[in-house]
Amino acid sequence: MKAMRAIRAQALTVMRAGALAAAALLPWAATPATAQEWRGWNIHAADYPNGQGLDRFGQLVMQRTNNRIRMRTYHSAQLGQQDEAIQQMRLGSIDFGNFNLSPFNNLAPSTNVVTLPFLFRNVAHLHAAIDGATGEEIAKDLEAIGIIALAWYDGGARSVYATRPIRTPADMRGLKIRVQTSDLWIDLMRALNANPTPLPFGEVFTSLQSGVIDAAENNFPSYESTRHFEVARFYSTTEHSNVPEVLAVSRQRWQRLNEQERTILRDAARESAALQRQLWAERERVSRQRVEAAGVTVIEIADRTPWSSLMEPVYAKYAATPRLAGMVQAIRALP
Ligand code: GTR
Repeated sequence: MKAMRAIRAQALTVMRAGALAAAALLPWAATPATAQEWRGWNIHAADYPNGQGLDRFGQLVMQRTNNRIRMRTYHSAQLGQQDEAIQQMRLGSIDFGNFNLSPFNNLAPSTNVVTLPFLFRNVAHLHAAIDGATGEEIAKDLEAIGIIALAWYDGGARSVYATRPIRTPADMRGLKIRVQTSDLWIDLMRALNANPTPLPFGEVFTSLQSGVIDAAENNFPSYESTRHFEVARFYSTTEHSNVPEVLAVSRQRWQRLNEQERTILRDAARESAALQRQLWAERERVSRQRVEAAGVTVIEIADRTPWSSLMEPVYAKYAATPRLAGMVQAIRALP
């Protein structure tokens, strides 16, 4: 009898060990009954630094919650364009995602500050601001509209690209240029006497091709990955904005998490941002190489003073309140 029990116990142990091993190999095999399914939004392809960052975030959360929270990122704007995705995050029908901060400009005032032209001296300066007090202010404004900011991704330096060479601000006159949905962006382009048109990211290629627009502006990785470089052959390194991006969760979901889960998500988000930033720096270099190899003319803007000196009205309008003006001042004062 005793021997039988011992054999049965042994068999159970072996079976349990087998099940555990299988669970380690197949995370879904260990899905607890109360598992939550989270849907994530990404505008870019899965292999883009942001896509890889989001996937890392999802994997870490799944592992550390023992599959209680299962995350799946829908890449390449499968869940819609950015403005719609933001609305869905607010309503809770998308659970997490990575967003540029400019599409929040009309909704969350402090996001305007980090969109402002020629504000950051370099990437280290941007990180000092966004990982510190500036990021905290922005997180407050985002929370008020239903978005919980967990970490900040790099968005790179945005520059103008066009179907004709742009060398000076005078070349911008009358240029039909695509901008993100943001009043700041419209005024920024108007300050350069250009003709801004807000359009979703996904419509830029065909709009350039058909002549609806002559130009757009973005970092090298976006210019390259979307193949906009095939239809707008001149990239001018104006580097007029370094607006960063957020890795965020819908407040609807966040409110239902306990403290331990929140810590897991925050840590995973920070780790995913570290990965994205590392991949980003490399991708900026590679994307530039790729477009140059494809015959794009990169026009180096050596002196940006003629550009930045026209930006006074944008600062006057979008850093007008004491709070926002104070944020600009604090950023400028950072070492
Ligand atoms: C990219 C950014 C996207 C989107 C896009 C755009 O650099 O990563 O989230 O904002 O620019 O211009 O619409």
